[in-house]
Parts: sequence; C-alpha cells; structure tokens
Amino acid sequence: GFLLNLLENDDFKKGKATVRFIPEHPELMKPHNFRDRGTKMLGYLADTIVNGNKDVKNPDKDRSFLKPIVPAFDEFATLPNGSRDRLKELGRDGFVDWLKAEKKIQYTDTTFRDAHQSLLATRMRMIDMLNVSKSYAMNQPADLFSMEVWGGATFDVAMRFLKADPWRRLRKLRTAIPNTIFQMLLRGSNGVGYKAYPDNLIVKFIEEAARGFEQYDEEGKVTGHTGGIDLFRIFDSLNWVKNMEVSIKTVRENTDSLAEACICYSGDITDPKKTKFNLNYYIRLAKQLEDAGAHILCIKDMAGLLKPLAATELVQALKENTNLPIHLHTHDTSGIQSATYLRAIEAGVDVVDVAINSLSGLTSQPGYNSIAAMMQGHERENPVNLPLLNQYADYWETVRTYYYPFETELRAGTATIYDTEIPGGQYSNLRPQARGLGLEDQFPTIRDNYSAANDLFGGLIKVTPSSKVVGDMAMFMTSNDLTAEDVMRRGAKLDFPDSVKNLMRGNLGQIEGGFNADIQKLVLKDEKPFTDRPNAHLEPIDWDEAEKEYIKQFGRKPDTKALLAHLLYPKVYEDFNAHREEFGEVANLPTHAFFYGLKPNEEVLVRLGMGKTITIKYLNMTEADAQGNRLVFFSLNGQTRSVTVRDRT
Ligand code: 3PY
Ligand code: ZN
Repeated sequence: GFLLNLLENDDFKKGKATVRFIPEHPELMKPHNFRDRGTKMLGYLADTIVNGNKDVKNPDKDRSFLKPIVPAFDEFATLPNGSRDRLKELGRDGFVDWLKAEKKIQYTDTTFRDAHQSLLATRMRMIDMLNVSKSYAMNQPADLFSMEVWGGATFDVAMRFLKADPWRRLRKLRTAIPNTIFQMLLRGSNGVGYKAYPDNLIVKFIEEAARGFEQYDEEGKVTGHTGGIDLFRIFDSLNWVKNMEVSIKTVRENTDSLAEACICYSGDITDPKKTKFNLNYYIRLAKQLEDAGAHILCIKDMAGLLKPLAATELVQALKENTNLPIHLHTHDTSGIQSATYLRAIEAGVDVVDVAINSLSGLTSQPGYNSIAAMMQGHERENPVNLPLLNQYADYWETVRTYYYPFETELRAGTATIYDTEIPGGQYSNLRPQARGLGLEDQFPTIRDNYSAANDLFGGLIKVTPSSKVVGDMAMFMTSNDLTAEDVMRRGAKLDFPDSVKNLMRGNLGQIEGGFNADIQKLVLKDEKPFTDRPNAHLEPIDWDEAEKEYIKQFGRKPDTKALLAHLLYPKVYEDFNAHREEFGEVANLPTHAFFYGLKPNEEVLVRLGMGKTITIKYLNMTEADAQGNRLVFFSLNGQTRSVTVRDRT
C-alpha cells in the first residue's frame, strides 16, 4: 500500500505535498491505508450499533444531541502570545520571579483534566477538546496562567475506556495550543498509576512528557521537539516527601519545565479537635518541598476541606515561611469554595484553579466565569473577556450532554465532606462502585465507614491511591457488616482487601505519625512491613530487555512513549492495542457515534488524518441469522458497504 496511500491523500492530490511530506507522515508507509482505516471504522460503528459500547450502561435510545458551537476566530490571524511564551522568554527562574511579583490573580483552567475527571468519570474525549482548542488558543478570553490537560486518571481512562492513545492526545493538544502552559498531575512515584513504579520509569516518563514530540526538517531528519508538559504538579498520596523527590529532581535537572510540589490538605487547621494535620505540619511540609527543589508550591485541597478562614491562615503562613509562589487547587464539594478563593486571594495566593462554568462546581473546581466576575473591581482583578468566556461555557454545556451516562449523581453541595474527607474525583465514583457491589442503599453507611477506616489506619492523607485503599476498606466493612470494633476484635481471622495489605506493607510509603501498629499486625499477620521507600524494592527497568519483550508481544518496535504506556499499564495497554488493531483510531469518531453508534440514515464526518475525511452514513441492518450474525449496511463516501457483526445482545 504505500503508493495507494499516497495517491489517495488529499494534500498529495492537491499538489500540497512537498519533499517533507513523506518523512512527516511515516504512517503512509505502513500497511494501514485509508481504505483499511475506513473499513475498521465501519467495523467499530457496526459493532456499536448492534451490541452497544460496553462502557455505556442503559443508553437512552430516544436521546438526541445538539451540535456545540465553537466560538468564532480568525483562522489567519497570528497566534497571540500566552503564558508559555512568557516562560520561554523569562526562563524558569525569571518566570517564578515574575509570578511572585505579579499582583493580578492568575488562573489555571482545569476543564481538560480535573473538571471532567471529577464530574464525568474522566470520560471526556480528545475530539471534544480538540474541536475547541484552536479557537481557545487564538481568542484567549484571558491571560491564562496554565491549562491542566493531562495526567491524573486520564492516562489510564484514555486507554481503558476511550480506546485512545494518551500520548496522541497530548501531541494533538500541544499542536493546537502552543501558546499556553500545559500542566499535568503526576502522582510522584506512582506516576499516572495506582502503585509505586521503579524510579527509572518515572524519570523516563517525565523526560518524555516534557520533551513532547519530534519535529522534522525537509529531509526527514529530527530537528527538535514540540515540548509537551511545561509544568508538573507533583504530589504524594501520603504527603511523604521521599516519594516526590525523584520527580521534583527530574523535572528540575532533566527538563526545562516547572516543578510544582503539593501539600495535600486534609483535616481542618481551624478545628482544635483535628490536631494531626495542623498548621505547623503544613509549614514543615512546605519547607521540605522548597528544600527538595520545588519552583512552585501547591495547596492541593482534593476534597475541598479548606474553609475560607483556614485559607487566610494557611496562605499567610506559607507566604511567611517559604519563598515560593502559591497555587491553590480545590474541589467545590461543599459549595463554599468560592469564598475560600476570595480569602486566599486576599491573603496573597498567586494562582487559583478554576473550571469553565458548565463543567464546574460540586466535585469539580469553582467556576472560572463566575470567579472572574467575582473579581471584577477587586484590586487583584485579572481582566477576563467574560462574554467571550461565556461562549466557551456554552460550548462545553452542549458537549457535556454527550456524556450523560457518566454524570456524577451529586445534586447539591454537602457538608458531610468535612467528616469523610473524600476527594472530589473519588466522591463521584463511590456511588457507582457501591451500586456495582449491590450496596447502593447503604451509601450513608459506606460514608461513615470511610471515616472509620481512616481512623483505623491511623489517620491518612487521602488522595489517589491512598483514598482508594480507604474506599476499599469502607466497602469491605459495609459488605461484611463490620464496625471498626468488629475489625479490631476479629481482625486476626479476616482476609483484608489486597490494597489494604499493600498499604500496611508500606508499598505506598509511610505516614505522618506511623500506621496504627495494632491494625498493621491484624492485616499483615506474620509479614514484616517495609519502613523505607517503596521504590527501593523495585527492580529498575532494563530498557533493552523491555523493548525486546514489547517486540515479542506486539510484533513491532515501539517508540519510548508506547513502551512507557505498556510498562505503566501492561494489561490495559494490551487490550487497547488489540482494539486499535481491530478498529483503528476510534478517537477520531464524534463522541455520540463512539458511545451510542448511529441511528438509521444518520451521517457522520470522520477525519482519518492529514486532511482526509470520510462520510459515513448508517443505512440499516438485517435480522440475525441462525448463527446470530447481522449484516450492517453503510454508505461510505456514497458507496454502499456492509459489515458482518455477531449480535451478542
Ligand atoms: C488524581 O490523582 O487523579 C487526582 O485527581 C487526585 O486528586
Ligand atoms: Zn483535584
């Protein structure tokens, strides 16, 4: 196929291809030609029409969707400079100095990552981001500090549920938005996963994410890289600094990106009864992170526990005791976090995290549009073109409707969050998880058991993955009808969940004040826990060996990014790879078609890449034959095609 691929390419046909064309598009050299890709896409659609998307439970067959309106922009205008240009111009240290001196409050837009992780189970697909990205980069409704676009759960979910390559998402977004700082959430030594990985895997991951993607010259030689992540937000789920040191050092020494280190906020510094995570604890932690080399300090309030009065105290104290700019992250699960922002801003916080209004609030971040409106006339106002920003909220409001099966069920803010301390991303997940175990009617008990489990363990910082362990323990207690006293009394005979054993072994690290020794003994029985870094026990990756194994398993040589995806999530990557072999790049399908298939006579435009677009119209299907097979008919660019699908419904 090469000649065929090339001849079918629109740019080539239009005479737009240059000598650079072939090296820039190595995919043309591969046997996957466009005809193949079109066929695979039909295979996916046919299967989804007949059997549905496994990820969508109980689809609403009558639902129809509106088309989101992308705010208009001038295609031919030059791209305005943004925060990334400022970072390049000033360099890291200059940029940090600028940030500390800047009076205007800065905004991070979390719409592309935490907002949908916390409201829509991380299901937001690349195409819905990409469709609006160029418009957003060109129009710049505000001088944004950064966009959070990657990391957290997105790496896993892209492959596991969206059957999409997370690296490709980053590449496409980077190309569409070259002028704004991209930030990602990195779970320290847990990377973008749920367990500790070998140090050299974390190092390589950071280097690749920061470097971005190859750029070529006329001869097809690599001339440089696009750059990828400009700011790494690094945290540890137990606030254990040792688990963050490798990441911070790697960002500082091996990349030009910014290292932002987090103090994860738990408890309540204004509550005299909550003595463990008090103001002194956070000050001490912040100083350790400064010593470890952080450029920026983040207050990561993942459960939305930082009340307004506490914000004043904490921000002031951190300003007095460190020399770092401060970035505040919260979730509005209680409903009062805009008040916290105002207090934090008045106490001198440098940057706050916001989500576009239509994907904000509750377990997500406070709304960007409304916070910008709140700041009008304030001495720290950073001007925002609000009517324009509101057009983006309209865009996302329509897009959000495509994701209705994944909507969080929380309807109003809750003050129970101060007792349970459940992170925003987990809160919206807990109810579906309970339902899966047949425990939905016991949700209030699960919530109570969540705090009981936390106390049993000795009082943890709870954020991925430690929050998952507490959640697992809460489910375990609820399904076995155990109180905390029962656990202590009968623990020697109980087989605890694996994640709990792992925590008690020290596989996630150590906690402030140490684990409760009694429960540790009950969980581990005769096993001895580690007391040092979990990574210290992990074999480093042998890269040559890993590449050989990859080639053996997948029959091709990987680039470093593919190898990393495989090493981070072997099983998830294997399944994703098999799906891609069978159905191609389904990330290019419009979202309604991806999740719900098509209705008879419905037509979609699908981009196959490099300006090549096909029109697919679903016509109809036959009854299932004796073997249960159906023939599904489409029109592909006007030609009738049929696909055979086994009906598994
Ligand atoms: C994640 O680790 O994905 C988080 O969002 C933690 O808050
Ligand atoms: Zn968050």
